Amino acid sequence: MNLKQLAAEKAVEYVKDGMHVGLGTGSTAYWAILKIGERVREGLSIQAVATSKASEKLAKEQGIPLIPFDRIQGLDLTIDGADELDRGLHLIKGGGGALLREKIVAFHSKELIIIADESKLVDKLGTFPLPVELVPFAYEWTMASLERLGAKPMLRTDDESIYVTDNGNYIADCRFGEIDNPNELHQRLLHLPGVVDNGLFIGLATRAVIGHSDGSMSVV
Ligand code: ABF
Repeated sequence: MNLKQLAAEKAVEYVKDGMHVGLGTGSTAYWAILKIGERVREGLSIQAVATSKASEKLAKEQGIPLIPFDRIQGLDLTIDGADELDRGLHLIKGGGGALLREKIVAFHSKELIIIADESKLVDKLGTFPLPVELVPFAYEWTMASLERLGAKPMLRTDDESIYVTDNGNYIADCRFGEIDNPNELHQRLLHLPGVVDNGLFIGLATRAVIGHSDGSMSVV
């Protein structure tokens, strides 16, 4: 079993009957959605929301019941991946492009369990470039503001075209070097006009399940 699958299947043990569950995005969350689908087919009764069009499609294929946002106040549990996490459960997310939806869903979840293989666990965030979601209007100026904050921003592309998120926005992948104070950087980014949100998740994750190469798992 691969490490992502190991962590994902462990996290799915926290899903209980009657819960409202957030479904993450990415190749680790993929395994969680598959496992939840299996449990639903065995009789688990849950209702879910998805953090991306891709995860919504997969959930439907798996027979997981989806519930509209206006029918519930929030979620009991969300299971999602990350690009980097530290032992204080600060995260970088958004490599898969779904950071805004993931953050909205995480914010409204009582629990956010992060699933990852051990390569994602770092002492300090910042090796993975921080995804920042931008409105397309005057994005060149917003990129220049990011540079003034100390980043080396790269506009994300998909083949030859600018990558567009599920929300119709662009993403700048920003190298800041080691991030000493994730909370401060998060706040400074949120104050830039044109920035919709960024991939730093602070105070949102409640637990992380990490799969290790020796086949063991740890919970942070
Ligand atoms: C989502 O998928 C994202 O926030 C993160 O960018 C990515 C992690 O991808 P993977 O699980 O494929 O490594 O969780």
